[in-house]
Amino acid sequence: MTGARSTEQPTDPSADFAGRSVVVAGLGVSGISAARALAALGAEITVVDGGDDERRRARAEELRAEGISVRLGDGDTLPEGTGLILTSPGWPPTAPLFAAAAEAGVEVWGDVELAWRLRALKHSQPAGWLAVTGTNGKTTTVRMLAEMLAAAGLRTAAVGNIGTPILDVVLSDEPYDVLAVELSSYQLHWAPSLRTHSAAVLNLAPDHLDWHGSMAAYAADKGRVYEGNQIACVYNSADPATEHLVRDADVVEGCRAIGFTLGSPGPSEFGVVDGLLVDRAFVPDRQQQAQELAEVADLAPPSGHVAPHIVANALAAAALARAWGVPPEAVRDGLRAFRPDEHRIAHVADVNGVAYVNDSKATNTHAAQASLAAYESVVWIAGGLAKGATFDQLVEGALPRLRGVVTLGQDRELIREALSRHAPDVPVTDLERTDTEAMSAAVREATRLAKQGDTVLLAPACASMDMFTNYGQRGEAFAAAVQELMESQDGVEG
Ligand code: UMA
Repeated sequence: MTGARSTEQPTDPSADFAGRSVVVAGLGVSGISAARALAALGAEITVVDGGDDERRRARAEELRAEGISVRLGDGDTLPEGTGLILTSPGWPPTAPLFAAAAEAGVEVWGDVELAWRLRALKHSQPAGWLAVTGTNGKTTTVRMLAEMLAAAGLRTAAVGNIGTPILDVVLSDEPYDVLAVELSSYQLHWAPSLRTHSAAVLNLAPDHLDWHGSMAAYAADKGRVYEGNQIACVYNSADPATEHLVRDADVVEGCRAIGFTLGSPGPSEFGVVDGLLVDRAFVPDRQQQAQELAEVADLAPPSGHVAPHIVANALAAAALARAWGVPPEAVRDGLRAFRPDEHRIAHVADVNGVAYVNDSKATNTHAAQASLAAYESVVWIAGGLAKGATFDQLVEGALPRLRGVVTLGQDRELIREALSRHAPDVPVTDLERTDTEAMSAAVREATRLAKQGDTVLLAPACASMDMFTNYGQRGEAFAAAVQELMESQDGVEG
């Protein structure tokens, strides 16, 4: 961790867009937001997207009505005269459009890069950015952080990868004091000049390797979140890879490395002592003092059990909130106000002595491993887009708990192969169908494999976009299928 001199940067002079020809890559959530923002600044926009279906055509019509050109079905060719590409996060660096851009000397920015450069455009006092990245737990942590900031009376919003494009908030008329920003490795890759107030990397495990090309490249993009940090680089004391990223970062002089641990904290750490979350970093004497923030029980969901990763997320959020100067009572009130995501290890119902749990948010093997470990006997519903992952370690670890498996989605074959190598005696039902009824069929098949006392667990270990719009829609399909099952049976227990 080396101290650099630069602090706040003014709005970039290159952010003068009047008359500039900008290609927006991707007609998704962030592309639409970027196209509208840039058009409002006077740029000549062409949105390009490799897809061409009814949904995209409807979106294209809307933008065309606003004077924005859209080209569907060709995301590879660089339009003549392009001065800048503004890419959506999902576009990999290997996309042919970027090769053409490099040849023509055209720069590529992501929507986060643009938002960072434009942050002072509407408001002379731009909002501070507290950033969260990591393989798992980002959304939970960002939502907890936003609750803490709001409990302190600050004007705030949870933005970024969580689903609200950051440009929409940065360019809105409403002034914000501070933003809780969820950043994916994709967004960080495309945001080279980002320099936040403080940032956290929660953990690091293989994910999105097809996009990044290697674990080292994935980690390097995650590590960008610490570059130029001003006040705190928050890392996970139990995950040395996160601390290494802090060490490698070039930060502002005086910026501190703050660890979080589920154990008793050392100086400059956040941790847990006798059921209390404590701060031993932002106190007058960190050698001698610790500040009580909240009780672990303040995090209790209705079911009463607080999973360790939730405590870790709360500590990381607390570290960022305290770095901003949030008082201890607001950390506690924020945690009390926080409600867990309905697609993250959510108990849907018990039907005939079998529990049905929705962990659609488990979009990679690291997250699925944590949820499989939480149940003794599981019928596991898995599959979707593997994103370059391998499943041997996951299947091997889960073997003692597996009653059966239902595989679905595009890359299910990879999971089936790992099962045949490491769990040849576990019954597996393979679902080929990908229609809207597929999740109902998966739940029916899982029910057939389950015995009383088992848990049917949707923890796909894969992304959802092969069959669903996002993991939320996949989780809703699961909950609806369980509801159908309840309606078709007697013996509902709750
Ligand atoms: N497309 C192409 N060519 C490509 C890649 C994509 O034409 O090579 C087109 C697709 O046809 C599609 C559009 O680009 O129409 C989609 O762009 P996108 O995948 O970047 O998605 P957006 O709708 O803009 O949503 C993005 C994030 N998606 C991804 O990073 C994949 C959303 O995160 C984020 O909420 C949103 O911006 C707002 O910031 C989702 C996600 O899955 C939740 N994130 C990954 C994760 O959490 O693991 C990183």
